[in-house]
Amino acid sequence: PSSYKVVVVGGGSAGLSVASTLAETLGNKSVAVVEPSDVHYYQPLWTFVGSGLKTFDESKMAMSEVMPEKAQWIKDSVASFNPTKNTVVLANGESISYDYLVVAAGIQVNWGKIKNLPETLGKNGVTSNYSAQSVQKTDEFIKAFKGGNALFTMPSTPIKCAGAPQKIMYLAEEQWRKAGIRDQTKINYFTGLGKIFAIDKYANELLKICKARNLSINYFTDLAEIRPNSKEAVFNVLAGDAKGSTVTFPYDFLHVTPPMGAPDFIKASPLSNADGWVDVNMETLRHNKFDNVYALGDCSSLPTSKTAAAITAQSAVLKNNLLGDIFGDNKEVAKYDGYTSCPLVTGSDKLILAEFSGYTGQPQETFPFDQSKERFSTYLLTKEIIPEIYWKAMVKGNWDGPAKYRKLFGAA
Ligand code: FAD
Ligand code: UQ1
Repeated sequence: PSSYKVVVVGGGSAGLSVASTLAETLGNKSVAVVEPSDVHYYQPLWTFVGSGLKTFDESKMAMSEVMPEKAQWIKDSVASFNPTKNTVVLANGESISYDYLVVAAGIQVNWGKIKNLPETLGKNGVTSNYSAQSVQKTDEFIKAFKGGNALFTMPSTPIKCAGAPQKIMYLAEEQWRKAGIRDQTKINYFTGLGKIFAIDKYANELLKICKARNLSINYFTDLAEIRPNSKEAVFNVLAGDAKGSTVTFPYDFLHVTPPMGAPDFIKASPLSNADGWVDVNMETLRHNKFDNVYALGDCSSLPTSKTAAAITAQSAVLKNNLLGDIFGDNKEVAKYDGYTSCPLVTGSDKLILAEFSGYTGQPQETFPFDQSKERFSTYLLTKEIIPEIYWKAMVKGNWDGPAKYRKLFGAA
């Protein structure tokens, strides 16, 4: 059986940002990346792709091009973990052993949990930015829309990028306004949660925007079923007097954010906590039971909101602590503070740049101005500069996030 110093599970945003540095530091073929996909996606661009502001091609790269040169790419998926034996088993049945394991397999999108979603997605006005297969349909359906009922949904489960379900609503509303069909259009946002955004500083501004732009918000309503023949969406009511009942809404356009959760193969493994996530210490990113195992990104138990931006800070902490283990050089233990960010695009020239700690609930803004106000500068940063940083630095292991700029600018 093959054996590696470090095995990294997943070649997404988290896996590559860690594997690149480790492969560079530990040398040729010491690090293996297990990743089944031929393509690596920069998913944050999908909000822009779904509204026609970027092309789909700009969001993708051949996996062979982003895979670190000195890492061994194992093109298969992990089927199960044996952390007591320091091995993982691949889908093809082969076992691989490691000294250290990094789990970065992302979140699982549970399309099948919405009745009729798998078969209706991409057809007759039903779409989602959460899949490479349907994100371009969002742009197509927004542009083909002739007025009527437009619905945007957000589930009650944890998801990646909690702002994305509403960003696409703002971008669609702007297009319909410019097309002159806004007064024939009713826009409804349905969220399974009781707030539009977790952090009040940003939620308050978003609520003002929804009010000014006549976007109706429905709380504690969780999409359960799509009826394609009658073009209706059925929601479970999760709270209030009508709790336990359902409400049905007609749609002409429906953007779905499906429920998500821990990947099944992690849930079924000894690595998971009660909710199925890889059970790691929230500061050190080390596994709570198996000392030679780490995790980061969307599949981890880290109690902050799941974004690529959060991974910039997590990967720096993880690499510091794992390399400290390997070289035993008493390097100071690094601690993750819960940093995350959500660039809330509110139009084709403006954005609210939420940056905060999911651990304290306090804003952690980079720039010396109030980032809760819509701005063109942060829009340009997100649309043009951060993607460059991603491809040129983050996937190569050279971007630790904006923390040092925050200190430089002297912001809180
Ligand atoms: P991923 O990048 O999803 O990578 C997981 C990898 O693991 C994949 O390559 C997959 O093939 C692989 N894998 C899965 N199962 C296995 C297995 N069994 N064995 C081996 N490999 C496996 N974040 C932001 O910071 N800002 C944004 O503006 C933003 N907007 C977003 C908008 C949308 C529409 C979406 C969908 C996401 C957005 N995100 C945003 C979130 C961001 O894309 C994710 O948080 C980030 O990609 C998570 O990285 P990850 O490595 O944990 O998971
Ligand atoms: C970021 O570093 C990052 O990763 C490359 C993102 O992912 C898409 C982000 O969305 C954001 C906001 C950041 C933070 C970077 C700056 C300069 C504020």
